[in-house]
Amino acid sequence: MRDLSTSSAFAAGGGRSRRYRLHGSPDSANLVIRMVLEELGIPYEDVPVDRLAAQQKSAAYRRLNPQGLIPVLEVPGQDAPVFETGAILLFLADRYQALAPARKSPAWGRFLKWLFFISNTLHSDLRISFRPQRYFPQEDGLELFSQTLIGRIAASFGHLEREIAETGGPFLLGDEPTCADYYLAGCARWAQIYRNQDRWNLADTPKLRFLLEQLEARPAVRKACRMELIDGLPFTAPVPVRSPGATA
Ligand SMILES: N[C@@H](CCC(=O)N[C@@H](CS)C(=O)NCC(=O)O)C(=O)O
Repeated sequence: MRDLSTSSAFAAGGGRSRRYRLHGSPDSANLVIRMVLEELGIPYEDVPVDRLAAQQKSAAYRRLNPQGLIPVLEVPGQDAPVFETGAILLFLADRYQALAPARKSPAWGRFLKWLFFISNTLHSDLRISFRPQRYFPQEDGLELFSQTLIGRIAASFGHLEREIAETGGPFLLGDEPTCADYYLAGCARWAQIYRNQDRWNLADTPKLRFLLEQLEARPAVRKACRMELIDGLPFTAPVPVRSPGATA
């Protein structure tokens, strides 16, 4: 296989790193991965990506993720970097047998479906809603497109609220948090900060609010948020990070 090593800082691990290397920018989707790495106590190196300089679109970064998107996790023992937040979470949960139900447990399917839902519906809709003009490049109809997405996002939080009611909470699958909860928390944070336009209010989803309160009290989450330059309560009273270039 081709050697991915180059002189770039991004590729210092060469795509075949001996250490975990997390590529990210404050309060971007790397927040979710960082919370899980901290929760699992996995040592890793930070590789800052300067979004103001659009470093994620550089040729060196695109060798790690051809989409030019954050995050990427370089993983010891793998022959390629891992991208896609949901894939990284599933990879870590599987490798460490943590933050997920056991594969043979009756909750495995429930876990998978919500992890995929958060990844391919909630996070995806959020991402489009932050910059709708990238996906709908004309003025006429853009506002309707944007409002439709925001309505879909509100509906997604409603589905998740009903699931927490069904499992009994406090987490999505019940008593114990899974990596899907951390992903959900990141999405809930961004949805409140960016272009939500009051279509979804945390007060409308009290079980989800309780879930977020549990997570933001965890030492690993607090540490991860500090590292992401996030002040205050990250999920129940979120404020944008002061560092420019964050998110979407
Ligand atoms: N589907 C991707 C989405 C990642 C994503 O949207 N990353 C944003 C930051 S939160 C990004 O890289 N934005 C910069 C850009 O679009 O150029 C994933 O789950 O990892």
